[in-house]
Amino acid sequence: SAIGLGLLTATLRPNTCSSSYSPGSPGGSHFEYIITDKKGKNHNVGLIQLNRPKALNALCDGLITELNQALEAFEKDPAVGAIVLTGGEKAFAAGADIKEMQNQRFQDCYSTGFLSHWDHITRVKKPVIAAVNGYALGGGCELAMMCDIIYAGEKAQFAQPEILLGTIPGAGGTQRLTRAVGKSLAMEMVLTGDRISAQEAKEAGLVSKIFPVEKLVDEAIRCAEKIASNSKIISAMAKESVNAAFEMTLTEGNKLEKKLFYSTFATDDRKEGMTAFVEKRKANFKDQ
Ligand code: CO8
Repeated sequence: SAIGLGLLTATLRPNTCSSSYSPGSPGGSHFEYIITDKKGKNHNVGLIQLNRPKALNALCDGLITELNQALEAFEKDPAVGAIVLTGGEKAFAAGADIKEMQNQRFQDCYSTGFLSHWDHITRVKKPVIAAVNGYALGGGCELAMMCDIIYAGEKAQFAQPEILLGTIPGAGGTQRLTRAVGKSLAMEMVLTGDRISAQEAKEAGLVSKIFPVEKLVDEAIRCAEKIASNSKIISAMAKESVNAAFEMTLTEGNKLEKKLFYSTFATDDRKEGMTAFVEKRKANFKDQ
């Protein structure tokens, strides 16, 4: 498979990361730090595997740049209705690349907007499922939290260990984590750097389901296939509306939800969905 081949070539590569890479396209494996594929019955699921195993998928500049390119390509691909983002069995991602950050100065960070391309994934309209096996640390945990759904393998571990490096989370770790698990656990994780297990993450509401390690990606693809079988335009509206819950007051959020709900009535897919129910048949959505 493309994934197997990619892992093989990755093990032959030195553990370095620079922004010079050869970009590829989803479906092929021409990327240097990720592998992309299309899965599902109608190839309606875009799969992105972070593939820098020697550095435990540390999120260097080149990797994030490739990730963003792959996301954009899947976003534009009319066959794809949902995206799965995963890593390896040992690590989803062990954080930002510490070696890349080591000698950065404030002036460099501030004037270049260091790592500002990280949040591209939050602007993708198609639903993104993070399938987390192994370490999701620092930026790795933050990247997972930027996705719409997190599924975890039984041995997954989540942490915000930046405090141990003399810094703090910079890609939503103090914000999204707090909204997901509440203040006490978020504070504990951010102030101690301690890791939580998949089970603890599930109890706290950070992940929605846990699976055996080897089944995780298939289960995430199954969920993505289910999502992809619905109308893409309506899914995008549903995603926008849920995400508004993190940004707005309840009154404003409900207003936006109502507007988006009304907007679904401007689509052919809303008509088709309700007509199919009444006619006791499966809906045939056209993404219109
Ligand atoms: N950056 C760079 N290299 C890494 C990283 C990393 N985050 N994590 C692991 N590696 C490398 C190691 O240096 C090592 O490379 P080498 O073989 O060349 O020495 C290789 O990966 C394997 O790692 P280990 O030998 O350490 O493997 P172990 O199994 O002994 O340990 C751990 C695994 C526990 C995961 C350990 O590697 C570790 O603690 N890693 C660092 C985790 C961490 O602190 N992450 C947070 C980073 S800071 C961050 O993410 C801030 C995000 C801010 C984003 C802001 C956006 C705007």
